[in-house]
Formats: sequence, structure tokens, C-alpha cells
Amino acid sequence: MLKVRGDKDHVLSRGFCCPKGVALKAFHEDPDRLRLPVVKENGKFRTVDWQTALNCVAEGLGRVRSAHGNNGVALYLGNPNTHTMAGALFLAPLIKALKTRNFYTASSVDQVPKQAACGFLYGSPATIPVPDIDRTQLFVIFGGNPLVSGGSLMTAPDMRRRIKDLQNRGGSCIVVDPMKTKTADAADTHLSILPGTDAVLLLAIVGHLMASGAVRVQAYNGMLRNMDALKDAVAPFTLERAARVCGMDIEEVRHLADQIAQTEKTAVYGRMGTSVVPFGALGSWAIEIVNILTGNLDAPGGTGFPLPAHLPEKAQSRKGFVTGRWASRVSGAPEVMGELPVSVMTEEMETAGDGQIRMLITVAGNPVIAIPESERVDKAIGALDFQVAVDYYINDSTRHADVILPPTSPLCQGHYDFVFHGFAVRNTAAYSPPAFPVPEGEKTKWEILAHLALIAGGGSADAPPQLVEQAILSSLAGNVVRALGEQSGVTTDMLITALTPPPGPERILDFLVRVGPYGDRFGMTPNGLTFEKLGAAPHGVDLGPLKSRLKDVLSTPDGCMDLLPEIMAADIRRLDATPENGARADRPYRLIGRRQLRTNNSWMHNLQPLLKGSTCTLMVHPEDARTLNLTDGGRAVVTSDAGRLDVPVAITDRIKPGVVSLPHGWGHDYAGAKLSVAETHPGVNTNRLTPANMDPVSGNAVMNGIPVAIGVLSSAQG
Ligand SMILES: Nc1nc2c(c(=O)[nH]1)N[C@H]1C(S)=C(S)[C@@H](COP(=O)(O)OP(=O)(O)OC[C@H]3O[C@@H](n4cnc5c(=O)[nH]c(N)nc54)[C@H](O)[C@@H]3O)O[C@H]1N2
Ligand SMILES: Nc1nc2c(c(=O)[nH]1)N[C@H]1C(S)=C(S)[C@@H](COP(=O)(O)OP(=O)(O)OC[C@H]3O[C@@H](n4cnc5c(=O)[nH]c(N)nc54)[C@H](O)[C@@H]3O)O[C@H]1N2
Ligand SMILES: [Mo]
Repeated sequence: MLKVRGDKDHVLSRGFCCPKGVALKAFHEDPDRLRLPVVKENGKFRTVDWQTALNCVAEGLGRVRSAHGNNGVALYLGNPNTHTMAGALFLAPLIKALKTRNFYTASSVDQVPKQAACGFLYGSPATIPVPDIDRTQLFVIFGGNPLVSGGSLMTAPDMRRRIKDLQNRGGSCIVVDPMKTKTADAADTHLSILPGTDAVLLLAIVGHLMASGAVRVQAYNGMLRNMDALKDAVAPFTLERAARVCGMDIEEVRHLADQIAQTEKTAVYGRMGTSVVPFGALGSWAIEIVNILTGNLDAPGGTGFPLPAHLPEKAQSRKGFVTGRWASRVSGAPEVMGELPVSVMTEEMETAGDGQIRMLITVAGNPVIAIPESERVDKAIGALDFQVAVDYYINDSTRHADVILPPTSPLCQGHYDFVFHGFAVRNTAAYSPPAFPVPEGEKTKWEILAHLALIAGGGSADAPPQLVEQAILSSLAGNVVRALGEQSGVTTDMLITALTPPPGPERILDFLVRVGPYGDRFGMTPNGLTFEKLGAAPHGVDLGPLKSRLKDVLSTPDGCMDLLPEIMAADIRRLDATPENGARADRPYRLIGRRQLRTNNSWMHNLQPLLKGSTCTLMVHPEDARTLNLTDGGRAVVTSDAGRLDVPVAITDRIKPGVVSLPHGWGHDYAGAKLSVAETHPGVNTNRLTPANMDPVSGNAVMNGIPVAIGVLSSAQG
């Protein structure tokens, strides 16, 4: 009998297990989960064999490409790709083979602002420091709820214990959030802030540090540029101004700034709340600047750069980071990290002309629920000529597909989390082998992605997926052989034949780990790490605390950190020119989102054990409820510039007055989906209310602080 539980000997989790982990059993057994591909015929899905499905993909892709060119095909990658080996290793060949500018991912409804900020500062958008939570004395969280989310861009299972440990060693935790979250309950201080205003507060803190002589940057001697320019640029942002704009008390603001200035080991961290807002990149930038000015970047107890087992120790290039190398066709939004912002995907589908999107491939994504202006997204996807989805369900988005290719259950695929290890608060490595063999007739995700890459590259629909795996390995091994030089006598074949796992992601992992910072370097470092050693350590391998690595990771062309590049200076001016009280008379409330422990974005709502305790309600402060005449459990109508929703109300003093909150990921009431559990508790899709606005620096969607009006649903309307 299948049972899922935590591993108390695990090097990172120490037995902590999220309810969603436990629900893997329900997911594995879910009768609605597709096991075999389906194709749509006369509006109905029919189960087919893989060859038929892949032929159908090849035919549809060929048809759309010959009529509309490569840019007629859009690719949208969703969040779960980040947490599969196949997603980490086998998407790159597909992206390359599609040769389309219409490339979108869930990053632009999530963390692109932080990546852009780190890209400009450190040279690469993948170089993101994490809080050294286990050694810090002051942990300041802006807009994150790690007790519920598990920590994001900060892998730190069991946050409750880690915060307790911090308090037990005399340190403290401060949460800045419009909502008194579970994390705020565990913290020492909760500071309630108006949504979308963090950048003002953070720039004021930067100014305060610089004015009060609290700058401690000796560790970065010769590595900082534009210190004086930064001081001038932030001068207009006083603590008093921050208090007014952020809806906070001046004493609270001053105390926060002083604590950051005076506590030696401080880690300032920001997540979704500081990201999906109009100044997301600037706020994320300012967080890095605060950590630099206090000398906490790359310092024990501050923030540090993890060194996972699969990545090289030193930055591989000094090219630096640029954005806007091309722009979207309709509204000229800038390319960031090779992607266009999802907020423009819909208009690229709707607007006729050369380069219009006529086909969509989604891999582990649910854009109908996840991205702004859901109504429009749904219509635009429904009107395409062809859609392919790599997904487990016929859901809100994939119901429009012509072909759905389902990977086998995650329990039948091995797992090493490239992303989680890359952002872990302690260096560790862990591999979980498949719990079960792949059932007859099913395919793993890497095989599916490899087939798609082959088809997109002009190959035949029955070409073996191993070809792609070999190409990836040959290219990786080729780099090593070139670096060693011809005289070494080492060949790519020698390296590849030395790998122990069978062809697939595990074999590539073996390669990466062996040439990685802890690796055995194919025997040159005999006790070094290999895939075999990982496999023999079911609780994971501990590789020690974060180490100082700034000089190794900086990949800016001059090896310096520019404290004020022009793109940020311009954004500071944009912020300075923004009216202080931006509230609109017709939309006086500000809508934010929230995550719930027992859900994961949109796709775990079909699992009965997780539905308990997850409710899709509009949280309203008691004062606002009185003004609006709303009752607890009653209904409200929420109107934004994008749409209107009718939602049940939950009255709570945990939320800041003037702010209301609705969780995202719900709204499973689209006809044609096959989600027999989720459709019994559909909830509402909050992104029907989200206009397609962006942070201009990063292209990230604005999903928090949306201006809304709220009314009581009259019986006539109901
Ligand atoms: N249980 C669960 N865990 C998850 C997920 C899930 O759906 N469920 N999703 C995963 C994913 S994809 C991600 S990206 C991470 C996200 O991880 P987190 O960022 O830690 O999670 P959120 O709940 O989005 O936290 C955002 C917080 O910001 C606050 N906030 C909103 N607007 C503002 C603002 O303008 N300023 C400030 N300071 N705060 C604001 C919200 O009230 C909320 O508490 O979680 C991951 N983990
Ligand atoms: N208003 C508002 N909107 C938000 C957010 C918010 O806070 N507020 N959060 C945003 C964030 S942070 C994110 S990351 C996005 C998420 O946006 P998406 O990634 O587009 O949506 P998910 O809900 O994660 O849907 C994942 C899909 O992948 C499928 N799936 C799951 N695992 C796998 C797998 O291993 N392989 C394959 N092929 N398919 C799989 C599921 O069935 C589902 O269809 O939503 C964003 N949308
Ligand atoms: Mo996310």
C-alpha cells in the first residue's frame, strides 16, 4: 500500500513534510489524471497511442508554421517545470528548436523582477542570494509567507522551527505585509503596509542607512560603483514620506530602519508581495542594496549564494545582463531573459498581422487561471488554430487543446530538484529514485519533451528521444574536453561511457555532479560526489553552510556591482513622480492575493484530501465591512478595470483596512474540463479581475494592489 511521509533523517527537511507532499498519493491515484495521450476529434477527447498523438503534433505544428512562420507558434511554460528533472534539462532543446519570439513562462507572473534586479547587479539573473536564516540575528521578510508557501527562492523546510531557533538565539523576525499571515504570527513584529508601496519604504531605508553613517561596505572594496549617485537618487525618499505612502506609523518605520542599520547580522528578503507590483524590479533591487550597504551580502548571517552540486563553482561568462534585445510585436514590451511578458501573450494572439500567435504549446502551465485578464486569455486560446499541452489533466486551459501528452506519475520518475538546491539556505544534494516502475504504455516527461524537441527541429515523430539526451551530453562533455585541451587525451566518449545511469535525466545529472564543485571529476578527486553516491544516500548529502562566494559569482563585465544603473535611476524618477495617494475614487480598495497551505497554484484542487480547509473567500477588514454593509459569509461584488466577480466574504481584522484579499488558482467552472473533484468547489478565478499591467523594467505582471470597487450583491443581481 502506498503511503507518503516525511524523512526525519533528511539533511534539509529533517522530517518536515508539507500536506501537498502527503497528497502525492491522491495525485498518483487520481482517476481524472491522464495516463495516455488524448486528441480532440469533433470537439471530444479520444484516448490514442503515443505514435498517433505525436503524428498529430507534427502535422499541426507543420501546418501552422508553413502558414504563419515560427513566431506563429507560442510556447508557455508553467511553474511545475521548475521542479522536475525533465523540466530543468529537456526544455532548452525544445525552446531552441521552436525558434519563436513568442516564448512565455510563469516567471513573468512571479519572480522576474528579482531576477532582473540580480541580473543588473551581479551579472546574471540566476545569481540570486538567499537569506542565511540559520545564522542571522534579524530576518526581515517583505511580502513573503514562508510558513505557508514553504519559502520561495529560499529553500528552507520547516520555517516555523527556523524562526523559533532564531528567537532562541536572541534574534528577531519582522514581517512587512498588508496581511497578518501565519509567518507574521510566528515573527516578533508585523508591520502592515499598503500594497504596492514597498519600493518607497525600501528606498527610504537605503537613504537612512546612507545618511546615518550605517554603511559598512569594506568587504566589497573596489567592487562598488555609483555610491554617490545612489545617495542623491534616494534623497527624495524620506522615512516620513515612506510612512505616509505606505500607510504606516512613522515610529514603526524609523524603528525598522534603525534595527536594520544597527543589527550586525541582518538578512532582508522579499518575495511575491514585492514582486508582482508596479515597481517590482525597483523594490527587489532596493532589497539587494540594503543588504549590500549593511555589509550583509555574502556574509554569514546575511544573505549568500548557495553552491549546489550541479553547478560550476565560478561564473562561466562576463557578458553581464541586458534586457530589451527585442520587443513584443503589439505593444513593444521588452524581452527579459529571452522571454516576453505573459501579460502581452493575449494581445499577441488577438491582434492580426505578421507574427500573430496561431498555435500554443503549454508545458505544465495553466494560463487560463494563472495570468492576467483570464476572460480574454480563455477566449484567445479557444480561438487558436492548434494547441498542444503537456499536462496531467484536462483542465481550465488544456480543455482547449487538440492534443494532450501526459507524463507518467511523478512517483514513477526520479527527482533531484535543480531549483530548490540552487536556492537552499544550506548546501545539500538529494536524489529520490522512482518509487514505482513506469506502467506499461506510459511515458516519462523527459521522453515527451525530447519527442517535441525532435519534431520542432524537423525530425520525425518516431525519432527516439535518446537522440536529444545524447546531444545534451555531447555538448556538456564537449565543453569539458575543450577546457582540458587536446593534449589531455580526454574525449567526450570517454566521459560519457564513464557515466553509470541509463540514458535519461539521471545520466545528465551524473555528469553535472561529477564535474561540479564537489564532484569526483571522473576519478581525479576520488572521494568526490557521483550520482551513485547520491543514490546511496537516501536522506541526502550535506555539503555545509553557505560560503562566501561573491568574487566567484559576479559576472558583470567589469567585475563590479553598479549601485545605480540608468534603468534603475529612471525607475526611481518614475516612482518619485507617482502621486503619493494613488487611490482612485471609483476603485477605492486594493486587492491582493494569498496562498493557502493546502493548495498549489491551480492544480491541486482535484485532490480531495487537500480541499479541506481551503476556501476561496474575499477577506475584508471589519471596519470596511461595516462601511460596505457586508456580512461574514455573505456575498460581495468586486469590480476592477478588467472584470467583475461575485464572491463570499470572510471578515477578519488580519487584513489592513482598505485592502481586500482573494486567493489565486481557483475558478474551475469552465465547461469541458475533467476535474470531477475541483468542479464541486470551483471558487472564483481572481485573475478575471487582474488587468494586464506590467512593471516596465521587468515586464512582470501587476497582481497585487489592484484598484477595485466593492458592493453588496443585491438579491436582484443574485
Ligand atoms: N501552499 C502553497 N505553497 C506554495 C504555493 C501555493 O500555491 N501554495 N505556490 C508556490 C509558488 S509558485 C510561489 S511563487 C511561492 C510564493 O511564496 P510567497 O511569496 O512566500 O507566498 P505568498 O503567499 O504569495 O506571499 C506573498 C505575501 O505578500 C503579501 N503582499 C501582497 N501584496 C503585498 C505588497 O504590496 N507588499 C508586501 N510587503 N506584501 C504584500 C501577501 O499578503 C502575502 O502574504 O509559493 C510556493 N509555495
Ligand atoms: N492573481 C495571482 N495570480 C497568480 C499568482 C498570484 O499570486 N496571484 N501567482 C503566480 C505564480 S507565482 C505562479 S508560479 C503561476 C503558476 O502558473 P502556472 O504554472 O501556469 O499554473 P499552475 O497552477 O502551476 O498549473 C500547472 C499545470 O501543470 C500541470 N502539471 C503539474 N505537474 C506537472 C508536471 O510535472 N508535468 C507536466 N507536464 N504538467 C504538470 C498541472 O496539471 C497544471 O495544469 O501563477 C501565477 N498567478
Ligand atoms: Mo510561483
